[in-house]
Amino acid sequence: MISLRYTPLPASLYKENRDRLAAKLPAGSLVIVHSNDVYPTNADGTHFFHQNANLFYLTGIDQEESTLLMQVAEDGAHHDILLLRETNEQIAIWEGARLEKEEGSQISGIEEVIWSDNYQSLIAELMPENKQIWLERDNHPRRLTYVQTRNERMADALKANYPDSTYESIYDILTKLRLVKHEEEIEQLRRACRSTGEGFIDLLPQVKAGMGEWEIEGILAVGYMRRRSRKFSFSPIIASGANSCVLHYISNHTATKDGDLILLDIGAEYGHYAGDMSRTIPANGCYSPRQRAVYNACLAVHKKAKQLMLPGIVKVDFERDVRAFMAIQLLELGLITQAEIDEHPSDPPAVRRYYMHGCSHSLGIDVHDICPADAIFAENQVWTIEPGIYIPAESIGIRIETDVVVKSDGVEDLLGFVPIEVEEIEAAMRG
Ligand SMILES: [Mn+2]
Repeated sequence: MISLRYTPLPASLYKENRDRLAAKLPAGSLVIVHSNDVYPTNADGTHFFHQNANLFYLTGIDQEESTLLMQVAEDGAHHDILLLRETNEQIAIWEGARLEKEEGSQISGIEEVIWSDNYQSLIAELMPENKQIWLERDNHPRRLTYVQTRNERMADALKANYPDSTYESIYDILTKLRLVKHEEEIEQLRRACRSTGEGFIDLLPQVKAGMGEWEIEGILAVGYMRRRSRKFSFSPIIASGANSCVLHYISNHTATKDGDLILLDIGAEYGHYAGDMSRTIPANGCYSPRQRAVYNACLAVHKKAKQLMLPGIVKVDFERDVRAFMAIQLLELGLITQAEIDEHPSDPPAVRRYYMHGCSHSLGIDVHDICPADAIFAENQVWTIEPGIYIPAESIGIRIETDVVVKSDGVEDLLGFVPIEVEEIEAAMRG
């Protein structure tokens, strides 16, 4: 079997994912999903290869120049073909061998594996036989579209060569499928969260005022790699002092100071699934009274949000209710007034001065996993819970984030073993 840094998920899961997709498509459909490109840096350099999440979801294949073709017949029956880049001696010497056909088959559960240089002739054969062509197009509302993906490039070529075919996107269908996690995916997220949380627990007694944010990032990297993560699941935010109020601060270049808070928004990936956790800790190991008050206000909202996340609740209603509860906390902290709440009690606009992001996003293969805008919470979805309070005038920025699985009677906290109370964090920092 293939040797990987992480424990892979079984081929049966990927087969089931393809079955579920095929069941949603009419007979005569052809699905074409490509891997991502290897993106250049400069000269002969490349970025770390990051697989297309939908191709990974449907095949488990983590390799460039890979393609999935699925032909769907009556009643969801489907015939799948996996195309892989042919490996050779030169590739083996310089980069390490690529997957053999048998290995591609073992990982994906797809019996028919052929080399990717057969793509054009195979397409020429299949296109006339199929009525609807389903392509992978990333329609994420907040996507930055400066660079064309491999899927988009291949789609353009296909549409130019076969203008009479009908083209559809699998994005909306996969968005709904990926929202609900399979038990095996939840297990992978559990491992990602274990790495994320344990690396943080290792860090706590090592933090001292004066330490560079970059040193904290380095300690976390060691903890994550040692636990078989391949990398951070996103650029880690290690934000001390005033930086804690910059929501996406990632340069991590400032030395921490005595009296600073340090906001850490960090995550380890494991087996292509993402952990995502935030904690806010005092650089010197002890929260000031004001820091403690703001922290506990944020923690109260965090706990309330965990209670509110129940199957059947509409996500946008949940977000509004969290903001309404946040309003009460901000009032008690003296940050907003009762008059500002009375203006619009169910969703006071003043809250957004101090809490300007959402509480929850779906989590999975992607950190911000694709998710329908009108999502309703349901069992076996995985969400973050991450309220924050940001007061630039006081250099206090606090975010407290955990990852949960929605269950019938509440949530399972995948990071429940990580210190979260003020006393727990101070005790862990004392060592
Ligand atoms: Mn998050």
